[in-house]
Amino acid sequence: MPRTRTVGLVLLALPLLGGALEHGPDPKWLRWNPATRTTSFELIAGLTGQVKSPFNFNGYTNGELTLTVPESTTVVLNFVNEDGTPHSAIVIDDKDPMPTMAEEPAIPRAYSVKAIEGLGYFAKDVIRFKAAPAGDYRIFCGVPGHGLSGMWIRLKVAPGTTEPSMAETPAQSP
Ligand SMILES: [Cu+2]
Repeated sequence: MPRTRTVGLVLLALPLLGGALEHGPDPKWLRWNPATRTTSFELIAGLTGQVKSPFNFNGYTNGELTLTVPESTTVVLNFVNEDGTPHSAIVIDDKDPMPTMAEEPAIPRAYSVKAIEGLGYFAKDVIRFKAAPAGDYRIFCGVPGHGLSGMWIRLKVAPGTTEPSMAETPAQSP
């Protein structure tokens, strides 16, 4: 059935063109503990596989993924670098122009160790901070040039929400 086979190939190619992971964000990345009001998120730098660039977080670049957490709760980012190039993570304000490299975090303690030089292959760090104040932020790789080349996703600290969520960021209208 050559016709069916052609359709299958086209469908496989679409996620790469559309800028999103084929199956969307993995639900296993996000956990919520209502007793301690703590969000745990597996923050994977340089996810390999069907991605556009190794300079990604969880396969996403340029703000394509949005992590939303309730205001004044605890956030734990379990950072791991799965890429051969050193990477890091730091929470910065959601505004342009972005810095070239890690500077002061927008939220106290919301950054990994080695924020500028980056953590090596399969190195891990646990980033723990309080989600405040409410607002729009970016989780940005602080290694010089990486953020500007697209290595950032969105973090929203939302008042009035009771649980965290993650979703692909809706496409901006042109
Ligand atoms: Cu990086």
